[in-house]
Amino acid sequence: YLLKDSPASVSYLIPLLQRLEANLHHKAMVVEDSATVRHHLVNLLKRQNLRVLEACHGQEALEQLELHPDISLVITDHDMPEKDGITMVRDIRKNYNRNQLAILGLSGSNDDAMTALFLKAGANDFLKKPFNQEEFYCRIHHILNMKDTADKLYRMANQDALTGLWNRRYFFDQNCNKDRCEHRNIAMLDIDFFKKVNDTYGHDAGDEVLVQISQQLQLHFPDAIVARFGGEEFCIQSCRNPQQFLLQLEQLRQSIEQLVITYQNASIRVTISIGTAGGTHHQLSELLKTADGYLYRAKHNGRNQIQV
Ligand code: GH3
Ligand code: MG
Ligand code: MG
Ligand code: MG
Ligand code: MG
Repeated sequence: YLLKDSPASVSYLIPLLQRLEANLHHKAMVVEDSATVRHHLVNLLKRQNLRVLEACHGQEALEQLELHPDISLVITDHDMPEKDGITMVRDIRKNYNRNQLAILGLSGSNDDAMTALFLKAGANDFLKKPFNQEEFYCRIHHILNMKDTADKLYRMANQDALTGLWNRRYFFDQNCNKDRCEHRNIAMLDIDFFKKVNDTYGHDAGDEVLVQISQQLQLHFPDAIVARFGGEEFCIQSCRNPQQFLLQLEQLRQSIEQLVITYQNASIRVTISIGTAGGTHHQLSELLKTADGYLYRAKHNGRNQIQV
């Protein structure tokens, strides 16, 4: 595929090779009721370095997706028992955005509305069966490139570049999902005397402290939204019950107190101050304000502590 029809120029091959390399990290799923066609599609995709799962109809595909939420490409037929392709695409798009998953619709139907129906349901592209193999590969490459670009943009917009934590924008966006949890806990955290770390060991050492503190946050709160709000200030949003949440925070505080961060020849130790708030029907801004008040109190009460 790479060499056939390609101009002699090597630069033409580079994006194709990059695509094949990137495909190693992608998992695809073929949804097709005809076993013959399904096996053919699976073989085509495997030749593109993709790992491939299979489903015989839309319902089975949705179940596979629950088990493998990291599937990033779905190739689907339309006419299938249990659930047709277009309905399935609509269902998939309720939970998976275009930065997470790309979809190619396929159909042998003579209905000329098929393309538009697939695209409106949320497919990235459509191809009529029987298809030309080169065209199939071109379309797969194209929609995967688009998916990867969308994913990169999403991360750039929502993640903190230094620590990899979520940023403030993401933190507030998640608040739109108000029904995500009954009782919401908020914690505001701030590193104590962080300016002194920079002044003593340099800015790069300070950055390393931020990275390692962030790792501790992710380790202790795997099911919460952990964000870097500003310089050395972090915020956690959790749906755990308040007692569990407090216990997690206390364990975090102790881990950080005991953590020795080595940077070049320096051994650096820091502590954090924490303020919390929680409630059932409270606005996020209200909770943040309360938590911030308690953080202020923790600072003034001697730092390295949680105020509730
Ligand atoms: P307190 O215990 O009252 O919080 O004191 P503090 O020194 O931690 O607080 P202050 O707000 O005075 O200082 C925060 C410092 O964080 C100042 C700023 O230079 C530093 N900072 C902010 N962002 C970064 C960053 O990305 N990297 C590094 N290395 N330092 C940062
Ligand atoms: Mg079919
Ligand atoms: Mg966002
Ligand atoms: Mg500070
Ligand atoms: Mg601060």
